[in-house]
Amino acid sequence: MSVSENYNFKKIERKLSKYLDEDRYQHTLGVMMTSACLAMAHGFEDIAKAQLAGLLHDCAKCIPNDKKLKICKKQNISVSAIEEENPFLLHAKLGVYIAKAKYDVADADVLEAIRYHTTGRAGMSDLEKIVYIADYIEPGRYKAAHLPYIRKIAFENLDLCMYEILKDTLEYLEKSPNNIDLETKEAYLFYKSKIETIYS
Ligand code: DGI
Ligand code: FE
Ligand code: FE
Repeated sequence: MSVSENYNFKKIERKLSKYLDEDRYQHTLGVMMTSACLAMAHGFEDIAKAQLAGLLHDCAKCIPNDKKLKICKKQNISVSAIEEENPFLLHAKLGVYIAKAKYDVADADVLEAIRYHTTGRAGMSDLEKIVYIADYIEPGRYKAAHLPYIRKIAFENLDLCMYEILKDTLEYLEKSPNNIDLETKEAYLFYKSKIETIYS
């Protein structure tokens, strides 16, 4: 059975709109739509999984930082030193918990896409890549460098697109190198080597 038969998108949207501020909710709708478009472009059979992961990827974003840390402690969710310093990073791990507990999501692929949408990781699934990329390129985004180029390649080559986004993200984060998560670094090195192997 496909995800679309199991989930009531309108009901999830209504609930999410109560837990997210207006800008975050509009961003979330942009990520849902962009994830669906990317899933179509890359030949997915089940685009509903991409829609659902896009819709819920930031479901924990608007929890205040002190509460984020409290919930992690209570739910035995591990918090690294970097996450302790930058609690906003926890909205990805917490998003998994909230998606399961509050939105009844059980699909492991969807939960994994939520989990890795901020840092990425080495060896991501195509669904994980799609949500990570959609988060960066949805129509409401305008601040990142090279957006027209990155938006174009998103529909052509997911690995190249991951490499370009991670490269720009690390460049942006370089001002505070102690705050860079190991997962982000590993993701960058993984997609860099993948792209170099293909194009060498
Ligand atoms: O939640 P959103 O704002 O929609 O997007 P997101 O969850 O992808 O978070 C984006 C921010 O996360 C962006 O400013 C770059 C930052 N980021 C990504 N990897 C790392 C990171 N920040 C730190 N401190 N460390 C990382 O490894
Ligand atoms: Fe996020
Ligand atoms: Fe987001």
